[in-house]
Amino acid sequence: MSGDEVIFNLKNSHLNTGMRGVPVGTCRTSFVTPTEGVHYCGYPISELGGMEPEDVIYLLFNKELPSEEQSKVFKSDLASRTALPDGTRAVLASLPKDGHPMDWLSIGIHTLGMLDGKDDWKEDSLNLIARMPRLLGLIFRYREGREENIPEDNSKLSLTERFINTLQIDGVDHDKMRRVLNAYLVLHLDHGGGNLSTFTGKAVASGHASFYSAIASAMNALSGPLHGRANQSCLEFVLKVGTSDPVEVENFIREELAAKRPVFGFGHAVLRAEDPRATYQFALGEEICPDDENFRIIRTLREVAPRVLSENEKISNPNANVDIASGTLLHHVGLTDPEYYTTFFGWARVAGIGAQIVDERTKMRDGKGVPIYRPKYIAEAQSLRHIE
Ligand code: CMX
Repeated sequence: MSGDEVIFNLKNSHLNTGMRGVPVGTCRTSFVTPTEGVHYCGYPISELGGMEPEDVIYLLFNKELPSEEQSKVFKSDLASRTALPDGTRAVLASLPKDGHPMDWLSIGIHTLGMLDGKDDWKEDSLNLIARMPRLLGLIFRYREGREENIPEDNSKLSLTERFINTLQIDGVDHDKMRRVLNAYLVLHLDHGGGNLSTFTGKAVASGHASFYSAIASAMNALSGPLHGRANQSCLEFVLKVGTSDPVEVENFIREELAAKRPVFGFGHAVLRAEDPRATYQFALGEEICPDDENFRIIRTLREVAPRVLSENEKISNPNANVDIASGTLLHHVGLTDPEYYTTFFGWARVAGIGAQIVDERTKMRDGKGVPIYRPKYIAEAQSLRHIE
């Protein structure tokens, strides 16, 4: 390395960190604090967990919770937007069945944009929110080869009921499934502005790509194992633990740590207490599935893991995060294939990222919108090599 290169590296050693902690914009929908976790428009998530997703989506778009009347009007507005454009199913029928569900979701969203984009940020965002349950239900069915006899969509149902109606799994408790999905959606709607998928969606929208292109890009960002796919990994981890005996669980955790593998469902980049989204889901689990074997395992993990992880001073937060319980609850209500779990995360984030895109494109800078994203990269010696 030349002397110039050494100086260059020293001067810029704070770069190439994934923009960690660099302020780049403002967010009108949500923020995260170390003790209370995510807040939507000022409300801590612990106060919103039991609400209907439609009302919390209204909050993200309008910055206030709806009155009873406003809630009714918003739900009937969504109901008027539910019809998927003709041609959607033909595209789904052509996709490879072994493709990852997140790739299906991204293509599905692009398809809706190509077939019925309105070139209007707000209209497109509300249309997509209204169409997500049917799209996602169809993705499950087409991917699983269950393309025949799909029940008609029923716009009178709630968002989660429309998904359940399309999915049509027999032998499961639909009311429990609705409760778990409602909680899942509300808890995962939004998480500040700088997480990878939200940032990606807003960056793509800043070049005035369509709303659908921006959201499909956000879904691609979410699909990575370091981002949205953690909830899939977390259930896989719980299944691997395989016992709820505290001594065996402790031994298992110690073995994972010794092998330098993460203890999934614990730790957080910002939170320094148990994530209230985990607390909420534990309470829901105690109500609907206290004897489920996987729930017993995560209950023991919650008791044992923070103590063991605390022994390592480097770990800033040994407590449970949002992913500890979501997979277990989804599994309990009949959604047993963890490969699909990130699509539920994506479903929720369509609304949260959508609200942030609408803000950035139509409210920021007195309605002019945030300019096209263009952070600065510093040229390294290699890129200057042929310049005299
Ligand atoms: N298991 C094992 N090691 C852990 C750990 C855990 N649960 N939590 C933190 N650590 C380690 C980190 O890997 C890091 O090690 P290095 O210094 O060797 O790189 C060290 O402890 C310090 O980490 P930190 O500052 O406490 O946390 P980070 O911001 O670096 O990482 C997170 C946060 C979530 C990636 C990490 O806690 C982790 O890997 N958890 C397990 C995976 C998981 O549950 N992911 C879902 C996250 C859900 C969410 O973000 O909401």
